[in-house]
Amino acid sequence: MEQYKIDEYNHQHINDHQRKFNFVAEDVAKLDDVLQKLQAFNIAIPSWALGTGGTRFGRFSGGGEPRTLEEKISDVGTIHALNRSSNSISLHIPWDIPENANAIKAHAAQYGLHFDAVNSNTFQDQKDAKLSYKFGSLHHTDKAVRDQAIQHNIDVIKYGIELGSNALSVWLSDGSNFPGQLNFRKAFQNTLDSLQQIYAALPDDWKVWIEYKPFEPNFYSTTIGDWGQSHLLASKLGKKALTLVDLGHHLPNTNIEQIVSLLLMEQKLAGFHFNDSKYGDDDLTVGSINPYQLFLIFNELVEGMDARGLNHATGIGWMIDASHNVKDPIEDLIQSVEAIKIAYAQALLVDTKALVEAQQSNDVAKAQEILQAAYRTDVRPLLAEARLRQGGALNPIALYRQLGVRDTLIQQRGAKTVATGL
Ligand code: RM4
Ligand code: MN
Ligand code: MN
Repeated sequence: MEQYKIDEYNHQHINDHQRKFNFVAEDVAKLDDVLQKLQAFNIAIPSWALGTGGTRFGRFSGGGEPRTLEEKISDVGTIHALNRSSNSISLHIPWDIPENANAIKAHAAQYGLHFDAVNSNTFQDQKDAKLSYKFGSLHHTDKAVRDQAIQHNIDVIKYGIELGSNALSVWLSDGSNFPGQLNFRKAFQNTLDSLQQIYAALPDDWKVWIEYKPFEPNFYSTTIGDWGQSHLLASKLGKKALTLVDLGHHLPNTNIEQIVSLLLMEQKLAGFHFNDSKYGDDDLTVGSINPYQLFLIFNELVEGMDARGLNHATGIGWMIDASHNVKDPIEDLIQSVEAIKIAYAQALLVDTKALVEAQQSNDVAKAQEILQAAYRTDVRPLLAEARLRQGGALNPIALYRQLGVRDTLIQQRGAKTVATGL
């Protein structure tokens, strides 16, 4: 993605942008502060989201999918060049094993990218593995299976160290499908014991992020099923263990913003896997179903991070975890990043002083007015301005289409390539 193409595009659309920007900017208090925060805010792209996702009913491969880790990195490079908001990549191992870490790091650095959290995978059997995870991994009844899964996590930490990452993200599918199958207490204790051994292998400046999920692939119980169970493990493990919130991992109508607020208060919020959903772990584009919920979450995040004096961009982990069944993954990821930053920008616009006063005096209607005034502001020109100042495109998807990037990828990689992932 040559810079001059982006500049040329921006030049053609600058007047239109300026008009829209001036209109909204006029009413934004602390405009420079908001723009600076937007410029600093990046969201990591998962290496497993650059191919077409499938469901258990099938997978309809899109054209030009990345065949190698290098090609995945170059796709993230394209996204970052266009939006200047996706400067890191999160690897899932063994879907993406960095055979030569130095070369991979150098390749990523060419695009201005670094490596975010590394993700272990003990929810699938790996080829050449001696033992099966059919009945779980870190919680397994058989110590030999647990040991194999522990070793895998330690190996993932080693890959992460080579890449300059500093967090291990653990999601377990461990659970049970039928009542009576499992002793809950023993399963929890085995998980804790296994995590303690992984924790012991963490470098001093590393963190382990413990993700929870209520169901799927197990449909009766999941051993780390909700934030309480994750938090219990994280607090028993110690300071380096935190709870990761994946937006799709809650039962319908859960008040996620309240969970986030309390985890942040307790210094136990690791960060996010962003996606959106209507029913379960749908992994849809962020902001496509319930953008108001996303705004309410960001409102708690901004308030809670400010209360603790945390840097918004680096205080916790920001990552997308979505799957694209029918859209071009690159376009979908650009949409997700945009939706996240829109919610963040809206949260930055909340009149916090007035909100505190309304809360203090129990002025419920006023409190709602304040939140919704921020939510109903069209902040897209602010995002575009932040991108422009960093050399990104005023409209990333429009330029991506205009340049025919996907067609070029199909020509280079073929129409029938299949990326590793789910
Ligand atoms: C899980 C969970 C994990 C992700 C896998 C692919 O549902 O969200 O974070 O690594 O899917
Ligand atoms: Mn996730
Ligand atoms: Mn998920």
